[in-house]
Amino acid sequence: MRLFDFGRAPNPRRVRIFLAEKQVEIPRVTVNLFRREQLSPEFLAINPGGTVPVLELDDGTYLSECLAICHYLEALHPQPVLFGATPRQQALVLMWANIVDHEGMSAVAEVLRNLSPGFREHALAGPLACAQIPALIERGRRRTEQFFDRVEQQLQHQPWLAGEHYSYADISLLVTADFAGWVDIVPMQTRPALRRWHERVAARPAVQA
Ligand SMILES: N[C@@H](CCC(=O)N[C@@H](CS)C(=O)NCC(=O)O)C(=O)O
Repeated sequence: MRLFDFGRAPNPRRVRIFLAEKQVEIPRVTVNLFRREQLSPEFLAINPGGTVPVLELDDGTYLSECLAICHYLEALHPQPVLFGATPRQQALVLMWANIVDHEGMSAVAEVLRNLSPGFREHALAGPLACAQIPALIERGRRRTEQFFDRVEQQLQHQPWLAGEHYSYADISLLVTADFAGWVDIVPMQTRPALRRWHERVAARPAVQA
C-alpha cells in the first residue's frame, strides 16, 4: 500500500491522524499541490478527481475520499475502534462524518477558495478550471459559523462528536476546526464546549501526524 499525500493540506491530515491513532505506517508519495502535481496526467490517471489523499492498494486499486480510505483501514486494523462498535455507534460516526464534510469542510473551503489569490482560476478542487466568485466568501463564512454552532450544541451534551467514544468524526472535526484558522475563523474562541473538546483532542499525540 502507498498513500498519496501532501503535508500542508487538511484532507490528507485526516488520514495521517487516523493512521497514527492505529499506530500503522504506510509508505507515502508526496503530491505537491503548490506545484499543481495533482493535475498532471499521471496523477489524474490515479484519481480523476485530482485530489489527495489517495490510497493505493496492493492489487492496484486506488481509493480516494478520506472516509473510504479510513473505513478501509479500520477493517484492516480494527483496534482501536474509530468507526463505532455497534450498529448505532457506526451510524452516528458516519452521520457526523458526513455533516463535517458537507457543512464544515466544504464551507471553510468555500471561503478559502474564493478568497485566496492562489485559487484565482481554481476555485473548485479538481481539473475543471473555475473562476472565483467573491460573493461566496461571505456565504462560506456564514455557513462555517452555522456549522460550528451545530457542533457546539452537540458537544454540550456529548463528550465526543458522535457520542460516547472518540472516533473518525472527531478527527475530521479537528482538521476542519484547524483549517478554519486559514481564513481567520477560530471557532473555539466563542464556543466553550468546542474549546474543551479541542483541548482534549489536540493533546492526543496522533494529531501531530
Ligand atoms: N472529499 C475529498 C476531498 C479531498 C480534497 O479536496 N483534497 C484537497 C487537499 S486538502 C486537494 O487535493 N485539492 C486539490 C486541488 O485543490 O486541486 C476527501 O475526503 O478526500
